[in-house]
Amino acid sequence: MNSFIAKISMMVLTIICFHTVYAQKNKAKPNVILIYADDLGYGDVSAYGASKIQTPHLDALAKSGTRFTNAHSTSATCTPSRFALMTGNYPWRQKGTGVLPGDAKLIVPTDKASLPKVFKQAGYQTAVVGKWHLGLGNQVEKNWNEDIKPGPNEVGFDYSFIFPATADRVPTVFMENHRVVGLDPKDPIRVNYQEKIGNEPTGKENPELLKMKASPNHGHNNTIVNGIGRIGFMEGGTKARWVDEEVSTTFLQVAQDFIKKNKQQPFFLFFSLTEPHVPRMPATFFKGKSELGYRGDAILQLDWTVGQIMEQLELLGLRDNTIIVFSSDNGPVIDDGYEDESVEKSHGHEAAGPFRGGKYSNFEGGTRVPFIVAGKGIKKNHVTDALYSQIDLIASFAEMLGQDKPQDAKDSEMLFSTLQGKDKNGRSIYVQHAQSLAIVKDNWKYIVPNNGRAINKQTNTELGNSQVPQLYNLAEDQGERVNLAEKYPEKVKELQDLLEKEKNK
Ligand code: NG6
Ligand code: CA
Repeated sequence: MNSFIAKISMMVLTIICFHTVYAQKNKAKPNVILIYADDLGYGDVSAYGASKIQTPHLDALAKSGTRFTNAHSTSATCTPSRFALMTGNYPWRQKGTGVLPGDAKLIVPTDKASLPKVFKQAGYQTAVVGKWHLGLGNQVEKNWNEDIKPGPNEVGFDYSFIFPATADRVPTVFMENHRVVGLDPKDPIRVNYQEKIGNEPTGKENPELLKMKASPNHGHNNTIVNGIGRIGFMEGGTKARWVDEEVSTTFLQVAQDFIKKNKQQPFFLFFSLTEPHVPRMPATFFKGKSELGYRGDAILQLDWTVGQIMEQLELLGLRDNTIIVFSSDNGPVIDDGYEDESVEKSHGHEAAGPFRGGKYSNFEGGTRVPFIVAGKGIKKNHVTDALYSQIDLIASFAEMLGQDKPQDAKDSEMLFSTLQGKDKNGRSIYVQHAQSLAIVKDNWKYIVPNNGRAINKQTNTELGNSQVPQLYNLAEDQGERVNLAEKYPEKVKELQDLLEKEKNK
């Protein structure tokens, strides 16, 4: 009898011990969810001062954590920013990292460090859900009806559910791991970015079939899918094609499934939203909900999505053991190629907040984006002016996990305490990338001269190009209005030299 009791006690003890060790192990490894918006501007969030639109869920997130006022994507467009986020390398060091077509090959190396690999190495389950835009496969010519490799699963994601490029580029399909979702072998997909293939209507030839017109002179007039002209031509895959109104909720559902499935173990989720990138075609429920046209409606949908994730974490009891990072891949643009009334209905909304320019621009509007961190170990109800770049996430999380800095992540800095809102300083210098390179140190910003046009008339963006050197004092002039280059030539020289040093690193 005694030995029976002893045995039972031992078993109970073992179970308790196992649970404690297990819990402790997981305690040191908070889940991480990186929610990454597409083209959301600094001024698009009410926590960042937007008054024409309210984003209650993002505001609540900011309140529960740390809101950064000086955090950046590396670049003013999507692919390069995402390349940096994944690899910890400045995209301008490498050719072929500009905005990619939908049939591009994978540009993230499979044999080097990556953000998801940092987590994988620590025993996390990793997933990407949403927009990818970093290419797929080894070459442009590929068979979309077979497994396509390498892709997200080969650069460190255990699970992927993505669309290949942008919402305005073909193929307009989801891919789960290596395969197009919902593919019918009798209706194979073909994709071409050089010339029209198949007999399907295009925006150019059949504008009467469009439910949303392309803006004049922008493109977006190739194959029509769901009443919207796209960039690039596709045929087939009729049943696999997404319906734009369902894209966001599809991604949300998949993200929530992943979270639920992994609630007992550490996970890293890269939740890559498509809002408010064009074509803005939010779920019908959100249409007309903002006063700013579909762009505003898409932002409300994005905000709601963040709220859904937070609610789920709460319900699963994961809120306290999860770090949530929210940001955007580049600054905002109002007219990016479709007549969606975002210009007419902008009502003075300043999507880039107090900053000049926006998506595509050398000015701050190009890369200074909303950046909110909350959850486990993050300072609450806090605002920080520390300089932080998304390129630092890979080294910062390696630091959190007790790893060395990934050697390949050359430009990434271990700044976990900055990420937590604890260290006030962050980076000391930062290279910005759009039309030109720019470098920032101690709030002085130097933009390399170039011959590009000053304004992109189509998108109505001040690109920040100039044939003369530009120097701004961001501490006094965050709107980059007064060029001080002639007044402070020694400052220009200092920053030029620093930039050269960075380039040759
Ligand atoms: C541009 C598209 C724009 C958008 C952008 C990429 C035209 C005229 N414009 O070429 O609509 O798709 O590429 O955006 O085609 S990003 O956020 O993915 O970088
Ligand atoms: Ca983008």
